[in-house]
Amino acid sequence: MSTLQDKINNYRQLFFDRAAAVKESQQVEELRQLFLGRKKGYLTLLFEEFKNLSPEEKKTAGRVLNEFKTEIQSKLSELEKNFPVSGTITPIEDLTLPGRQLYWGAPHPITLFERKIENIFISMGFSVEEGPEIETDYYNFEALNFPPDHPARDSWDTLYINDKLLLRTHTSPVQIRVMEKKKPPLRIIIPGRVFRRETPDPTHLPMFYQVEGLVVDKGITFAHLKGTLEFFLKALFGEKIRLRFRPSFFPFTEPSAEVDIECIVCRGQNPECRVCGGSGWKEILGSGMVDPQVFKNVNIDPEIYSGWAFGLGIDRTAMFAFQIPEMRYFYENDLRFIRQFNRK
Ligand code: FA5
Repeated sequence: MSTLQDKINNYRQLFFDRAAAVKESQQVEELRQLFLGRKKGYLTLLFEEFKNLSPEEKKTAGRVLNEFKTEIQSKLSELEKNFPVSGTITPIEDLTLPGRQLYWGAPHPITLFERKIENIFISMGFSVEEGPEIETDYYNFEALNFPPDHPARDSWDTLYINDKLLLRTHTSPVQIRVMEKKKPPLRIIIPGRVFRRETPDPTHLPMFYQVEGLVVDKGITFAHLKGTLEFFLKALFGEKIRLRFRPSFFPFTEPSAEVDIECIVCRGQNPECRVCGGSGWKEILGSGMVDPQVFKNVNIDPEIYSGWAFGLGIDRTAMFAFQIPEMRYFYENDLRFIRQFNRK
């Protein structure tokens, strides 16, 4: 060890003498090669010697060698700053080559569409809320009036993390989280990712986006729900869009309705359409008047307040808006597809 220490002392002396004599960038590079050169650099050789030391000796020697290396490196970078390489053109800069094409990032079509939806609701005075993607059974189901083991839970094929935690199957749990914290009047939308154990097909994905809407105030009726959703969907698809409200069931709304829009892919003309199954209609959202039990779960008095809510599938609606016959295209990451949505 003492010989190694002696060698380091000698090399340190040599290094700093040579460093003090540097006058141009070329000499900095020579000094670097002399000490840090891959095969014969002095420091490289010292590290070779280090390998033969006993484990006991290695402890101190390792520290000393690394300190010396840091000293060398910091002095060399100081010298590089003082003696910069002059601005000559290096061979890799071939000025005859064509320019490199740069690719700019751009928002994903689903993000663009989500923003469009948000802007329509913001223009109507709604604000935007968010909630967690990993949820408890309480928020995803129980507080929304799904008793344990109730068959209504079967419509949501749920991915459980453990007995208590799950990946949220819809954005509705955020209704509860918001109503626990804020009191009416409420006018909010909640966009976000949701998860279900589903086999992908043209209109179903295991991970997709929803946007929830919730309005709570005194004197809110089903007419407000219908009027707002019609206004929204016409702003999104244009005045001529045909839609229909169809009675439905959700444990957290009463009465409930689903909204279908006409199948933009076949317009009811193809009995074998893979999107609408030939019916000419496709469901895009569920909605209804907030069930009084849900209000009781968050300590809002249903005798004073009423409200409506909806949950819309963003991907499925985007598919119609962009006239794409297949929702899976959104997630295949094929740039030829994705880029089409960002043309100015
Ligand atoms: C719900 O998720 C309810 N939470 C909606 C709701 C909210 C009702 C508030 C009442 C009040 P549903 O499972 O029907 O409902 O899903 C809502 C929408 O999400 C569907 O209309 C559809 O557009 C979309 N969706 C459902 N499953 C999928 C899927 N696997 N892939 C893509 N989109 C889907």
